[in-house]
Amino acid sequence: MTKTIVITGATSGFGRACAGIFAENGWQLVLCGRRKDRLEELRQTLGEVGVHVACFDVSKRAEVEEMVAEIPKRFQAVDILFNNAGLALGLNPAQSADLLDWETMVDTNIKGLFYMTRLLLPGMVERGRGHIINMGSVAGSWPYPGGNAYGATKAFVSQFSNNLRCDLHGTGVRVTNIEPGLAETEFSVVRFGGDKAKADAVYAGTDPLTAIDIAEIVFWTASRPAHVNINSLEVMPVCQSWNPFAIHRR
Ligand code: NDP
Ligand code: 8X3
Repeated sequence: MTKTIVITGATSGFGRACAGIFAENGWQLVLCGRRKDRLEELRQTLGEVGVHVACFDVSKRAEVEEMVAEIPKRFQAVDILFNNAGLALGLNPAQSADLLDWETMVDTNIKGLFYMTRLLLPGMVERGRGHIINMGSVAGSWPYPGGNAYGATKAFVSQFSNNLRCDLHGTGVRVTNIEPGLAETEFSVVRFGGDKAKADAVYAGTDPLTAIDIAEIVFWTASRPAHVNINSLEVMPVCQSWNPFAIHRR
């Protein structure tokens, strides 16, 4: 039977790369994002038959409800929900960060993930199978200057994933939190408000993770036998590790 994956944030980066890998492996796709032109292009590239595109904002509960209600019948038995849509905005210290940016990150990375999960989970439980794959981040475990609200939203994703596993005990539904480090996508362009030069500087002289690296990990996670649950998977490029504690001296 053809399997179905719902991918939020399919218009770019990890989500887009995942769409490609799952399509190559014969999956049906429900591809979500706000940029309609990119969704249409994906539909054409990946094949009209096995692709349903849904243009909406995950942070708007009514839009998510409408999208779920309108999934065509043949795509309704969702096997995987890949909660990938998300963003970081700004890198200012907390004392000068933009509150609107914080609100947008909470609305997208936390509330968007809530809505998608709560609406698609009952069907998975009913069918006795399914997989919620959440997109966390190393920023959810490891603090860094300017990571403030973004890292906190990803810490939420980590603990929500663990708690989901508890609630889903005995249902056959799997939950995984993928936690990447430095990866070159549109992430930094978005974080720096479209400043491409500033975004490029983040990756200059490094060998960052690529969207394909992450998509392969997501596909591998999803392809484990049904009795295997990858709880969390943290991955960094070799060029990234940790700093010592910062000590302020008088
Ligand atoms: P991109 O900016 O390339 O992709 C982000 C995707 O999220 C886009 O498809 C965008 O689609 C979608 N999105 C953002 N806001 C909304 C919204 N309100 N409603 C619907 N879709 C939305 O970044 P990445 O691929 O890197 O990011 C994907 C996920 O991975 C994010 O959750 C990010 O936090 C996480 N991550 C990224 C890392 C990195 O270094 N790149 C490392 C660790 C985690 P559209 O604009 O069309 O709506
Ligand atoms: C993205 C990775 O280190 O820029 O989640 O926060 S990082």
